[in-house]
Amino acid sequence: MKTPEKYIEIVQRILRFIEQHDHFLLSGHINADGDAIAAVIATHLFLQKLGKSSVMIFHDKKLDQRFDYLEPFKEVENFEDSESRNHRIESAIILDVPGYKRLGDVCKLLPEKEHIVRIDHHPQEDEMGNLEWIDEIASSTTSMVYEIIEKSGVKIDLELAKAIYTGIVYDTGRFSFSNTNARDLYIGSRMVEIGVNPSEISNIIFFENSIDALRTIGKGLYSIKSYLNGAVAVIYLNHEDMKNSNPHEIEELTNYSVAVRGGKIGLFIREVKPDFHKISLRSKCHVDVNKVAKAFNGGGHARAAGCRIAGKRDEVIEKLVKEIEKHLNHN
Ligand SMILES: [Mn+2]
Repeated sequence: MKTPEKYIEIVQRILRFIEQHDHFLLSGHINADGDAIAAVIATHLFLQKLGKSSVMIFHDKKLDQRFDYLEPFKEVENFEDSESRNHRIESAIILDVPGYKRLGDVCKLLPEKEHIVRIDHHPQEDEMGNLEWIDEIASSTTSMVYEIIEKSGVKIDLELAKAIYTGIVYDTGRFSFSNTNARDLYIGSRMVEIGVNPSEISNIIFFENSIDALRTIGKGLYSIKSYLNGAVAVIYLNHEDMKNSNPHEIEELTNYSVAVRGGKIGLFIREVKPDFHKISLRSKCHVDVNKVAKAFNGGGHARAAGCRIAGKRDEVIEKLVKEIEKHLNHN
């Protein structure tokens, strides 16, 4: 399967940019997920193969440790530690980040716009570099990074294949979300040919939870309630429920919120601090949950987004349901 025609020009421009620089800052969005981490690591490994060097820096103090099976994970720095190291940054490749707000403190390290490339698949917020490849149709930023690597002719070894597979399997929900396309399955298959073990990676990312986390998932499932005649389902965990579990281990509840028969939109609401809620939104209808999240200063994609809202449980749910109702009635 050849590189899709529409990608060739931009991919070549990015390869030329890489050729013209030697040292890169690589970063992804705040609260880095499997795609942001994998896209950064895959790019880092790729640059190494080209004889270039790069430093990987994220805003987050602590990254999601599930991804530590990717070899270069231990080299990833957080912004605070990186400050004391005084990195000399001449150029940057920013991955899976739609705008400055989502890059956090790493913004302070950015070079001039002409030395920034950005690769992303979110609806855009800011123009951050002179060279930007934005493809909202792409399932993941990591799949876009794959296209660049593929075009460069660099040989993909097992370490690199693991990173590429990870980003795609994460952002497509194990090749099942509505963003999954033929290209993803093709790339996944190639990575398996190179030696990636799909069940091993899925087990690490999705099926290794503590007993406490699984019990919390049970609590969350038991809390499910529906609104607007079943169109919206809400899963709710209070601050007390959240205390015992690693937040990454209960993420799956977001997918359950939209798994109700006849349901259109799912919300997973957790009280991360007293009277302060983090909300994940999923849609399987025409409603663009990125727009719903935007109403509360959040964002994401049309089918998956997030936001944070202060307030008591009932007010938060009411505000969200009201906002969704507007979008539901608006075809
Ligand atoms: Mn992504």
